[in-house]
Amino acid sequence: MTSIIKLTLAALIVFGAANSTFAAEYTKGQVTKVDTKLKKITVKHGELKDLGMPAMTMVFVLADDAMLEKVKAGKNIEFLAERVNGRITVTEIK
Ligand SMILES: [Cu+2]
Repeated sequence: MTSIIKLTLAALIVFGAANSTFAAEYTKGQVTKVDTKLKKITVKHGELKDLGMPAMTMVFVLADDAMLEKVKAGKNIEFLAERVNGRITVTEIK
């Protein structure tokens, strides 16, 4: 019984790891500024392959207000960005 649970957990962990590796490529960046009012952050980011963007410092819109709690000026993050309604938006933060 317990070995079945262990196997299931192991399978879930492997699947989860594979899933995050292949489904999305996180980009590393450093938050340089947080605008809590406009829900925007400035990030010095690495190359964003999906958006065809080289490394630079720029402003991103946050997809979710809860992300404001994950960011702070000076903090290093790994994130996903997408173009949403024409605005480059952070859709996930690790
Ligand atoms: Cu950029």
